[in-house]
Amino acid sequence: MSNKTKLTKQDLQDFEQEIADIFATGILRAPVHLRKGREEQLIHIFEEHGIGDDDYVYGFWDSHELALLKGVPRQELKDSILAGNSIALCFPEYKVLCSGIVGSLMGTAVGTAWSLKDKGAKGRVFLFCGDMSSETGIFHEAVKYAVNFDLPVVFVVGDNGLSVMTDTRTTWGSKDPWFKDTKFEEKIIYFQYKNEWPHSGLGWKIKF
Ligand SMILES: Cc1ncc(C[n+]2csc(CCOP(=O)(O)OP(=O)(O)O)c2C)c(N)n1
Repeated sequence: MSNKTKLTKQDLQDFEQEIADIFATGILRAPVHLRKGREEQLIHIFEEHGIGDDDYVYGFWDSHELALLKGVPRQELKDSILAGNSIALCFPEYKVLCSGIVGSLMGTAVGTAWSLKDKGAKGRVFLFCGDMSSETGIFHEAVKYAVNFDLPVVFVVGDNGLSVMTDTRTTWGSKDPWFKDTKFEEKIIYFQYKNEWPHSGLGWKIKF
C-alpha cells in the first residue's frame, strides 16, 4: 500500500509550497494548514520506528506531511486537498485518519490499539498532535489508559509553542508539558519546532 519512496525534507517542503501556491489563487474553498520546520523530526520518527503498512497514523488539521510519509501517493493527496479535505484527510487503505477537531482522535487511537492487542494483530497506532492538544484532558486519559494496559499506541507531540496564536505554556502556567518526567513519557514522543507557515492558510485572505 505504501509507495516506499524515501521522501526528503525538500519533498515535503515542495509539497506544502505547491499547496500554498494553489491556495493563493483562491480556487480552494476550504482551509489548509501548512507546516514547515519539522520535516526532519517527522522523517526521523517514521524511520526510527519503521512506521509501515501495518501501522495506523492518526493526525489532525495539519497532516499533509504525515500522509506523504505514510505512503499516500502525492497526486492522491493533492486531489483530496483540492476536494476540500485538507483538515480531515482520510485514506483508509493507507491507514491514515485525520480530524479537524481538537482532541477527537485520542480515544479512537486507544480503541484501535486495544483492538490490535486483543486480536493479536500486527500494527501499532501513531497519533500525531500539537502541544495544546497534548494538554487536553482527553489526551491525558488516553495516555493513562494506553500506559496502564500497555497498548500498542504512541502519541507524538510536535510542540510549536502555540495554539493558533495563543502561547501554550503561558496558558497552563508551566514551562514544561504536563507529562515531562512522568511514567507517561513511555508512550509519548516529544519534539519542538518552529512553524514557518502561519497556523492556517497563508496569513492573508482567510484567517481563522
Ligand atoms: C474542539 C476544537 N476547538 C477549537 C478548535 C480550533 N483549533 C484548531 S487548531 C487549534 C490549535 C491547537 O493547538 P495545537 O494542538 O498546539 O496544534 P498546532 O499548533 O500544532 O496546530 C485550535 C484551537 C478546533 N479545531 N477544535
